[in-house]
Amino acid sequence: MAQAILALGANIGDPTRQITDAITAIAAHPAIKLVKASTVIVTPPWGKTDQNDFHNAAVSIETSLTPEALLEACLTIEESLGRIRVEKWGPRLIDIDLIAYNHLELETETLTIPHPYAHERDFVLVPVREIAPDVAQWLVERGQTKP
Ligand code: PH2
Ligand code: MG
Ligand code: MG
Repeated sequence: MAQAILALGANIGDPTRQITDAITAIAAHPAIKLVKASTVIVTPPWGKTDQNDFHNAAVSIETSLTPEALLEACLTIEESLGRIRVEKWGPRLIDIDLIAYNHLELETETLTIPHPYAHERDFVLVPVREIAPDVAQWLVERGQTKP
């Protein structure tokens, strides 16, 4: 089993509800065991600032899925909750990002692990620190020492 961290975000519809529903769907996946869920925090929009505040959370999981299959599972859950992709960094019903997978470092056309911006985003780091301080620390140190 691999240990992975997922970050969740939402800023339209009923954000707390969508995050709760997403965590329920993650926990119900046959190849995923939910280990811990953070509290939900409200954060100012990062990147594209003229939109609603976000609700953000993170979960730690154990999974038998490969990173690619786990990413697929996240996208399927996003779709099942009604997400339609409109604009990069724009308003969203639900976003589920794969932040870390063991201590794997991987870069393909579709997936970069750890998540390339995680170490500079408090809306990711704060919930991750709550559930997996060692992973948060690893993300920050790695982000600072990367060439
Ligand atoms: N997600 C983004 C862009 N900006 N800002 C906050 N506060 N929270 C997010 O989850 C977020 C964001 C793209 O995924
Ligand atoms: Mg995202
Ligand atoms: Mg995403």
